[in-house]
Amino acid sequence: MVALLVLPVIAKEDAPGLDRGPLSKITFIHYKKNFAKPSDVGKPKPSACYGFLGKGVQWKELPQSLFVNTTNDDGLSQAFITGTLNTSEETWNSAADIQLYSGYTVDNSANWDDSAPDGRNETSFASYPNEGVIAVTNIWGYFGGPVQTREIVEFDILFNNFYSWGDASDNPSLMDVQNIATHEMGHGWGLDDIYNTSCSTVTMYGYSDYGEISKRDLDTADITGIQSLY
Ligand SMILES: [Ca+2]
Ligand SMILES: [Ca+2]
Ligand SMILES: [Zn+2]
Repeated sequence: MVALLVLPVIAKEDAPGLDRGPLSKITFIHYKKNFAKPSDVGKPKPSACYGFLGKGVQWKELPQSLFVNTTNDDGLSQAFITGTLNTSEETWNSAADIQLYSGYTVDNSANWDDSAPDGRNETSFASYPNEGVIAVTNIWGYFGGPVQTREIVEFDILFNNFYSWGDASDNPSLMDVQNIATHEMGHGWGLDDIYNTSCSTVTMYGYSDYGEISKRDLDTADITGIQSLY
């Protein structure tokens, strides 16, 4: 599910004479299967198994890095979390034609910015007040002005502490970190959720469940999507 918030922030103009509009936020909420139905926000259903945040909505400053808060209440080691998140980022990085991702820094002050961006792409585990929500990603940027002024400038990912996280290939009763992280990072690079059930095997499919690992690697549609952007 996607929600758009427009903040009253003064626009910075990169393209002289073109008003890129205000800094805005898009929120992607990743639901557990059977928990909530996505609301159609007036967009036509894509026939392909990939989609974008909007025309021209992509990163212009690359590569990007990640700040990782490894604090968690599932006993997961720092090495497991950073190794897993790094693998998820490299999955997209290796599919794109240009370098998207430059590496991570462990910083246990990294958090999920919801009211204003702080210039860092961050991941953290935190409680989210809806148990049907597995993860939430905020994408910050300029989305509404002329296409050449549009740009993603930051993404923050929250993994909901309500779930027991880990490696679901070892234990299918867990929510798989790599599976969900790869999906959320796809939003970070500019890809939309896909809700067409005939596309349920793609990484950007909008629902997940315990034990799922099918989003860890990219399907052909996901690769087509990321290569269309980069
Ligand atoms: Ca922050
Ligand atoms: Ca941030
Ligand atoms: Zn999603």
